[in-house]
Amino acid sequence: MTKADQQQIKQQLSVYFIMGTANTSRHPLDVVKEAIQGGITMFQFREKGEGALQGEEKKYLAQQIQALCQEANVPFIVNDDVQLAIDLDADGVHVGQEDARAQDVRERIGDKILGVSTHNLDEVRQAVKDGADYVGMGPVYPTETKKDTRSVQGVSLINEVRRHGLHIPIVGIGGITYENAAPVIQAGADGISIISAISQSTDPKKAAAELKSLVLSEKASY
Ligand code: 3NM
Repeated sequence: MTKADQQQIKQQLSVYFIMGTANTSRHPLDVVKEAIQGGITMFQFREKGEGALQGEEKKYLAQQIQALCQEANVPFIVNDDVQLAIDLDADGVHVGQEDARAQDVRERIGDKILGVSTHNLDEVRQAVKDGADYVGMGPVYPTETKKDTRSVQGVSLINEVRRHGLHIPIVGIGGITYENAAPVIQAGADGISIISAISQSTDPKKAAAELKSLVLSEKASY
């Protein structure tokens, strides 16, 4: 990956909104539309948890959200489901440590964006070797949204990775809100991944816009 590409990914990670039908009581398309209006910089389709859509229904929703993202020039990333990402020609795939091996995913998706969830320095180094474009690190704070997370780690891994001189783009995840987002960027992350602080907000457009202005001003100050 060239340096210019890495800079672009770092910008796109700034406010990385993740959502599926389980994360809202509203129509998911309306929430995504408003989040895009608020200025999210990347979107991940994560159709997991209670009542998650399957098969054609899942694909249809993904296609509709992808169209919204394309119109707004927001990269559309698919969580875990590599085949769906390929079928839709999505912009990328995000995998966890329990999902498909990152190296195999890289081979299947060519130069699409590849994100990998990591929980320690070894996993970060392995993700870099496997060809990840960015790594997710979490949970930074306690979260109600995902039940099977690792233990809360604050910003320690983000700090550690930067201390070791690794430049891979990083996004923090887990329990991030407007009130606690700043330390994540100050520790060296390029952005924040958010589910509930946008999807459960009464005003997703405003929530996204406020998070974006906070992240961009933190990034500009160092
Ligand atoms: N992954 P919210 S935490 C999807 O730690 C996910 O890897 C996590 O949702 C991890 O912004 C998480 O509502 C949920 O806390 C994030």
